[in-house]
Amino acid sequence: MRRKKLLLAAAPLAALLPLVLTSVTQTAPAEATTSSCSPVPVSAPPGAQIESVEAVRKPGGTVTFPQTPFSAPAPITDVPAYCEITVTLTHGKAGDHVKVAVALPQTGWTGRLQAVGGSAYTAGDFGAPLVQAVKDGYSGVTTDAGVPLTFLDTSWALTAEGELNKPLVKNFSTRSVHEAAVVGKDVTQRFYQRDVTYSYWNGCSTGGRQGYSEAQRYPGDFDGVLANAPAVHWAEFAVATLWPRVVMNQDKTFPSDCVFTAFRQAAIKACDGRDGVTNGIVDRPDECSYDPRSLIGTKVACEGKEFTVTAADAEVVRKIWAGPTDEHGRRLWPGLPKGADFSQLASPTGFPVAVGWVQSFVKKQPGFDTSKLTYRQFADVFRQSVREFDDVIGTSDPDLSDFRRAGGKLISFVGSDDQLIPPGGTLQYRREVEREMGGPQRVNDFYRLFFAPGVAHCSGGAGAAPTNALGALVDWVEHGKAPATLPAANRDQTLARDLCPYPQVSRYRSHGDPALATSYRCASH
Ligand SMILES: [Ca+2]
Repeated sequence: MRRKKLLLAAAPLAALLPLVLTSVTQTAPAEATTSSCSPVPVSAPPGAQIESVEAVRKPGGTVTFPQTPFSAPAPITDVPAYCEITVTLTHGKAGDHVKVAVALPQTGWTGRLQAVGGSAYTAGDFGAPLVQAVKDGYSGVTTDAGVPLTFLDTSWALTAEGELNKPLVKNFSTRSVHEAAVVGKDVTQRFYQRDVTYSYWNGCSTGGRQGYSEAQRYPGDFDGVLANAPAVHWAEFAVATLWPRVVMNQDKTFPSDCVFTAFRQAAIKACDGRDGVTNGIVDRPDECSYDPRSLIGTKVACEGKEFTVTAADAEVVRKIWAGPTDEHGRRLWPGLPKGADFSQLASPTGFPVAVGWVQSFVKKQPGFDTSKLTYRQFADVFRQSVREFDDVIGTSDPDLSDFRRAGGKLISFVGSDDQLIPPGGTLQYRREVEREMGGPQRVNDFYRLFFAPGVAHCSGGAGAAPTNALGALVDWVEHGKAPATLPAANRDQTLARDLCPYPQVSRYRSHGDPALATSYRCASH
């Protein structure tokens, strides 16, 4: 075991700086400054042991990031110098090595902590989100859960003997984000010699699921949880998103990308005006009754070829939009929303998150050929996934009463055109919480869900996505100011909208520029 010599962070609070965090409307706690960057003593969370603690001084300034499969983070400028303390944990016989990184600004710490989540099969993000947290005056925290930072690799889920690697699965599912919260607070306190004033979770996709996991299982970890496009009901979602390929393979019909796009555009065109404004966005795809059979016989020009839409194409699209069903035709899970891009879930090899889930976790055969799954076998896999993994990674417990009692606040937004995680899963979870906890008004006292028309997975698309949801969460937690709406904009700032808390929707006022937020109001339905 390697363990570096530990040194106490000797520098006391050196200066109080004026508030620079412009995204929060009211005064934050006084800021802290320290010039030291050395390993600190760390208390191991229960059941874990500390393997090492390392400290690296980071110069800040303009920070750039390598390309990832999911995003190309823009450089972040004017980052203060910071100290990154990396704690490696293990869990007895598990023999795992879990890294927790804590990034501590050497000037301008506001007393807040922000833990950032991961994507797909990566548990955390040691890049842009951590640096952004530092720039915004937080101590930033993230963890790798002891699994590779490779997004789609699931080989870690199985041992050399081909059995489920339960400690790693537990790390990835629930344990590591909790331990990162505990270690992050401990390291921050020791570094600045001052307690964390407020702690926040910030994640999308897998990071969204992790935020809900914290609210469900460790309600005292965070004062505020921002958990967007969350992969809740993971055991269902991670099989359901294989459905488009199962349909194509079983029906032996493989519409080209252009044909899929033609269906998507036809649905948007048919249902666009239903929300009161023709703007290329369908506010409620679930209420869009566009029938894909109406495109049969249409010619679609594409990359120098011409396709004629067939009845079989329309049937594939109908099944993808309707969502997976069991062998008796009963609906298993929501489908791809009308208006969302098909190309990920209907890709030639299938959605990789779903393929990896079925191969490594459910079937426990890395070479399992998902392209051969019959409808009946698909339903069996779906049921097995729920049976075996709902308690492990389902993140589907609707009882948030401990989180509410602890004073926690939870904000989520989901895009109506989410092309990776059908938003119906989050809406179902929200309805389950409402049933469990006294209806939408009582739930809105601590948990607000915002539906973003025209927005794709986590960001992008034709619609307006929240511009400062974290700032809204901070205002709610620290000043009791519940967000009546979330201001949102598209990427090029040509479209603005104030998103409304579910079950309200933003509704066009019938007059005014549809690109302006003031042209909409929140309506009950
Ligand atoms: Ca519209």
